[in-house]
Order: sequence, then C-alpha cells, then structure tokens
Amino acid sequence: MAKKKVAIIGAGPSGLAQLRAFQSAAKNGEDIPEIVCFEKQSDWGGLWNYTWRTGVDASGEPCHGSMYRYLWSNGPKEGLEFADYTFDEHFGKEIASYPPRAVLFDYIKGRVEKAGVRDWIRFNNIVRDVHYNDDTGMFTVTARDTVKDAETVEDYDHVIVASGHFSTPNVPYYPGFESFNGRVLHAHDFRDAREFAGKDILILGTSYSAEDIGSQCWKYGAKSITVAHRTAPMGYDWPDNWQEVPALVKVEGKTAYFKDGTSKDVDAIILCTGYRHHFNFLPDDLRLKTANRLAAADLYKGVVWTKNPKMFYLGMQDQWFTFNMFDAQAWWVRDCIMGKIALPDQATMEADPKRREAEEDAIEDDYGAIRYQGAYVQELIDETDYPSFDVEAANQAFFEWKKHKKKNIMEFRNHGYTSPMTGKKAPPHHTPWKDALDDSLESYLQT
Ligand code: FAD
Ligand code: NA0
Repeated sequence: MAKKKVAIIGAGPSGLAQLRAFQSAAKNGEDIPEIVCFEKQSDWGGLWNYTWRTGVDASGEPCHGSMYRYLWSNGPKEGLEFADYTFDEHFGKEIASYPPRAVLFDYIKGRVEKAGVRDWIRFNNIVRDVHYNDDTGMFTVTARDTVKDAETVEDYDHVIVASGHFSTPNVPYYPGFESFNGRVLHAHDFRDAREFAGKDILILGTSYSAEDIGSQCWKYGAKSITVAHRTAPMGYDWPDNWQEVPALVKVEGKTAYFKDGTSKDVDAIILCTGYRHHFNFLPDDLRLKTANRLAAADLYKGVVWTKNPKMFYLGMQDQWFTFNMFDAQAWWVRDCIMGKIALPDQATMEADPKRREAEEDAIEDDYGAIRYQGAYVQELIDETDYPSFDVEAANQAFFEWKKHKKKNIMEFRNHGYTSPMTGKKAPPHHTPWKDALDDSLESYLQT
C-alpha cells in the first residue's frame, strides 16, 4: 500500500511538535507517513523567530511576527516545558523561570535539531489554497515558494493546520483615529519599547499584550501609561505613572476622551485588542471559525475538524499551557493518522466540542481555567505514548505565578518555580526583571 502523505502548515511550536511526534514514532521503528511541512518564513520557531519587519515580509506577504524586543516569557517556563526535552537537558544547567524570547527560541530549536527534522520543512513556502476532493478523498494543497517564485500543487491524505492565531490583528476603529496627531498601532506591529521613552501612551485592552507592552514601555522609560478598558480594569497595583481608565470614546487632536468624561493628551495609541483566527488559504467547508477560547468550536478533542475528520488543527485554543499542550495534541493527531486511535461516529464527535464549551462556560475563575486546560492536556497524553508528566505540578506553577503577579506586577518575573519534569526548583534570575535591560541569551544564561 502506498504511504499516506501528510501536509503540515506552519513550523512554529505546534508544527514542530507534530514533526517531533512523527519522528519519535519513526525512531521506535514504526512506519510513518510521508511528511511535508510548509513554512512561509525562512526559519522555524513561528512567533519565537523574531522579525524587525512589520506590515509585509520580504516577499510581500503579511508579516507573521507579533513578538517584540525585550519580550520575556509571560508565564513560568515550568508550565510549558517539553516532557521529552527538559530545560536542564538543553542548557546543561538549571535556568530561571521567565526566559526572554531568545532563550525560549533556542530551547524550541534544540529539540528539533536533535530530532533531525529540518529536512521535512519547505521554508519560504506559503500555502495559498487547500481543498478537499470528494472523488479521490484527498486534499489538494497549493503552495508558493516565494524564493523560487514557483507554485506546487500536490495531493495529501491529511492536512494539519498549525499556522497559529496570534498574527492577524483585530483592529477596532474609534472616532478621530484618522486625524490623531500621533501614532496609532496594533500590538502586532509593536517592536521596541524604547520608541516610547518619554512619551505619554494610551493602551486599549486589558489582556496579556496590554499588560506586557505597558510594562515594557514603563521599564524602558515611557512618561505615562494609560490603559482604557472596555469591560473591566486589570486591577494590579501599578506604578505611579500608570492609570486605568474606562473605555475610549473618541480622539480629537492628541486628546483621548473616555466614557467617564475624563480625557488625557497622549503621543501614541497602542491597540492591544487581540487577534483573529484567520485562514485565508482555506475554503468555507474547511475553515475553523472560533473565538479565542479554551474550547475551540467544531474540533473533536480540540484537534479533529469534525466537518472533515481527515483534517486537523493544532494550537487553536486560547493558551495557558502552550508547548506541552501542542505536544499532547501532536502525539494524539499522529496516532489518529497512524490508525492507533479510532475516531467515534459523527454525532459523538460533534457533541464533544459542545460539551467542552459548556464546561468552559461554567468555569468560575482563572484557577478553574488553568485546571480545565491542564485536564485537557492530561486527557490527551493519557491516550498516547507522550511521556507522562506531573500536570498538577504545572498547574501549581501557574497558580503561584498568578499570586506573584497580584502581589507585585513588576516583580513577578523574579520568582522561581518547580519543574514538573525534573522536580527541581528554578534559581532566581541574577538581575531583577525591571533592571535587566539586556535580554540576550548570553546575558540571561550568565550565572
Ligand atoms: P505560531 O508560533 O504563530 O507559528 C505558526 C507558523 O505558521 C509560523 O511560523 C507562520 O509563518 C506559519 N504560517 C502561517 N500561515 C502559513 C501559510 N499560509 N503557509 C505556510 N506557513 C504559514 N506563549 C508562551 O507560552 N509564552 C509566552 O511568553 C508567549 N508570549 C507570546 C507573546 C506574543 C506577543 C504572542 C503573540 C504570543 C505569545 N505566546 C506565548 C503564545 C504563542 O502563540 C505560542 O507560544 C506559540 O508561538 C504558538 O505556536 P504555533 O505554532 O501554534 O503558532
Ligand atoms: P492579547 O492580549 O493580544 O493576547 C494574545 C483584549 O482586547 C481584551 O482585553 C479585549 O477586551 C480587548 N479588546 C478587543 N476588542 C476591543 C475593542 N474594540 N476595544 C477595546 N478593547 C478591545 O489578546 P487577548 O485576546 O488575550 O485580549 C484581547 C496572546 O498573546 C496571549 O495568548 C498571550 O499569551 C500572548 N502574549 C504574550 C506576551 C508575553 O508573553 C505578551 C503579549 C501577548 P474585553 O473587553 O473583550 O475583555 C510577554
């Protein structure tokens, strides 16, 4: 029988987890399908592969990158550690709990370099179209090699979409933006907090981008930070030059007016207003339409596209758990494709995401949400040979992180947590986060 062919779209942490999952089966002597991973960028790592570019990339395609300079992990590394490749193994020593982007990028790369899967990736290849053929039961994938300027059209038995969902910005409009006498940008285009040193900035949104971009701007010398909330304030004990205000109503000149009638003159407005699940290469019958939530719509076990179960999505949920959740999903999808996990009937598959949504809706707080996603990770790893790990220990690291943020939002990154993989507690970083202006790998790893 001819080997199955599997297309993976994206070589970020999710796509790389899928490559590693197949490689680990091959290493165990199993006969794996033929794998082709399409990656539109020239290197792997997804968002962790930093780019200075904004707008379009070198080939005129929308720039994928949303990360910025000086970004440190927002959650403890103990919550995202790979069960088959620990931080200790990669760095040869224990490191502190909130690594900067370059350190995490190095860690992500280390595992796949060791696995030797780079040859499975076609870099500079953007997937333009996928459609399913009822007559052949195959997907036709059209991709463009942006360096060779050449198109490929090939058939695959399965398609795994791992293209991420924090790249296409959600950009709201407020009256007066068109004549604002300053800069309006979305978090997706934010690259360097130093640009805002000495400036009064207004941030819209109250989630991770708002919190972290505001904190970065504070750390690198912004004059003042004003955060407008549409629903509720973040409520941390912010520094003196930071204020939380009600929703923005309009802008006139340089003045921003808020719902409570107050106003503030600002130099820049940063829209930390989230991202859209955006798949411009997929037709309606294959395209996931979901909010950024823990139970993504129409995905059995959070990964199988119920409307055509030969197709899969990785990493489409909102994320407390990241890298090890992508692994749990990738191992599970691998086993499904390789016939080791059988799918239930259609009605059972369709009921599954609905049940997950209802359970998510009943969650009372962030602690419940962390437990919920931890249980999902546990559920998947229990059904494959992904190395079992102490998910409850990862939950505990997240719980401590939440408490440390509440205690002091500008100091939470100075704490260390216990690894669910090694049981060892991370050492504190050599320099408090607010004073550590150099975010290079070399600086971080100094002991
Ligand atoms: P991505 O990393 O987005 O990778 C998707 C890949 O698909 C990219 O390489 C892209 O080029 C490729 N691609 C897209 N479309 C196509 C196409 N049509 N054809 C071919 N290739 C395509 N998570 C954490 O755990 N800790 C953090 O501290 C953290 N910080 C973050 C900071 C920011 C600013 C953002 C936006 C996210 C952050 N995240 C963080 C969450 C992040 O989503 C995950 O860590 C992770 O990058 C998701 O991996 P992914 O592979 O699913 O998606
Ligand atoms: P994110 O913060 O970019 O994190 C993505 C926010 O936008 C919500 O607060 C929402 O408010 C607000 N919003 C949406 N539309 C709005 C509008 N029209 N007017 C005003 N406010 C609006 O996005 P979301 O979706 O969490 O929040 C949207 C991901 O990026 C996260 O997974 C995070 O992990 C990652 N990230 C990580 C880091 C670091 O690690 C930094 C940045 C981002 P409301 O009213 O709906 O609550 C350092």
